[in-house]
Amino acid sequence: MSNPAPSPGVGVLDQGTELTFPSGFLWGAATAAYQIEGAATEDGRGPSIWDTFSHTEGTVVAGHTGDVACDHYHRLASDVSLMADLGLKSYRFSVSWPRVQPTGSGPANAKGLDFYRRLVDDLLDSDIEPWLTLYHWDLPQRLEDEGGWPARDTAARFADYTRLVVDALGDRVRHWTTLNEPWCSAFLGYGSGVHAPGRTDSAAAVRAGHHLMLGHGLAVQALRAARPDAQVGVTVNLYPVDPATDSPEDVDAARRIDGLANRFFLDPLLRGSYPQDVRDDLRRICDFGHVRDGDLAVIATPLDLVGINYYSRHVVAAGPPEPASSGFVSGSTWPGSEDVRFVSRGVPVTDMQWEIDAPGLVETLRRVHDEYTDLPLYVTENGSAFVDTVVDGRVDDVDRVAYFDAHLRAAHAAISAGVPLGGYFAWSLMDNFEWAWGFTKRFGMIYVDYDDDQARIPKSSARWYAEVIRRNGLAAQ
Ligand code: IFM
Repeated sequence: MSNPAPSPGVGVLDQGTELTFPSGFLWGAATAAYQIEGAATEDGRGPSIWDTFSHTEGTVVAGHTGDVACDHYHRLASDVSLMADLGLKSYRFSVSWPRVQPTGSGPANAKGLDFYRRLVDDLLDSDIEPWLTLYHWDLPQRLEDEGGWPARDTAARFADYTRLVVDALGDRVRHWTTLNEPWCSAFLGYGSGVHAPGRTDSAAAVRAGHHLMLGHGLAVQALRAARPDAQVGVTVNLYPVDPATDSPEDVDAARRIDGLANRFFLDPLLRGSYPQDVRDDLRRICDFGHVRDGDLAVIATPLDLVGINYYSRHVVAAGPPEPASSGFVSGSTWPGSEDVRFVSRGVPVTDMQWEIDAPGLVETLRRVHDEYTDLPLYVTENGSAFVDTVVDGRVDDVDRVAYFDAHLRAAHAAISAGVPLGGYFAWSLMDNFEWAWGFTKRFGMIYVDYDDDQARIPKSSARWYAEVIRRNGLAAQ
């Protein structure tokens, strides 16, 4: 299948006194299974690498785990009602692989699929388009025991799992993304070890990245075979990468980090090849012998859309890195490019200490459109953690509103510049388990009171976003 032209409406703006988005623009919010569902051992769910990892001492702040998380598994109906109150047009969620296939192979767990059937039905009943992500980091533990993503067979297992999900939900779910942020799965999971499964082996990280993309390609083919009408894509997390100065050393440091963060994934997925300079940078770590004939053609199986998660920009310089900001990092996040320093520019940051850089979203979207593809793009995540406080039953998260506002203006600017942007998903619908940071970082538009029966309190940002959706845009500044 060749890349289709952008859907009607995508990229066509109604210019007026308001910043109006194209008609049909998909306004959404996103979550992920392990971050919100809880019910970790219920109804036949098997353990994932995140269950094992979070139950290992010293991996997650304060020993938090996703055992209960936001208890979404038991609050599905009321959570969908909250989405309807917001006026969401779409909800991006992920399916927990070990809930559907407890050991990562074999038949489906019917009760696990039933949960997602109920979710999808409730969404459709509320006129909310389900947007399904197949893999948001919760690999069944058994597959990790058998080698995990560095092992080639995991890609084939992922395609089998995809078949189970599409057979159950393909009649009702139109939009599918295969992987969420394969960079994190590969380089945080197997390189730095800050994410599950916590391995610190640079060569394994490179192999994991390849097999994740191979699994993606096989999953796209499985989806196409089952549902030729499905809209299929992948979600990558991208960053503009700037050199701190124009010295040749800093410029080269930026090239290398851009290579690992962005081009290691974009080039195989959208061009069917690895960038030669990235292969050269990685040569002393890995000879790419794991890449077999035909793999890259599978990886580059044509898509219908590309999902982009955007949070911040990297500014880098040559030289020894600062000590890691998280005490948990022991391996390398940037295999072969460890001699790079991440420079802070002194601009405002979120509670993750990520610099706030809305123009970077325009740059990122334009780059993907200009250099890689005419496909419709979707911002599948964008958002910010801030310290939220409940005062008189309300959470007035003005910083988060400002963050969303600036990034939506950037999204609008990208559309004006010709980017076929089809939608925007705020991260996140609700506060949740922020991986190695546990519940200490809050990204939600809905506050979750973990200590008071999981009470949900829509923050000011939720009301603000509902108004953006209602008017399909923002007031001009
Ligand atoms: O919470 C994560 C999400 O799971 C993946 N993208 C980034 C978010 C914020 O760190």
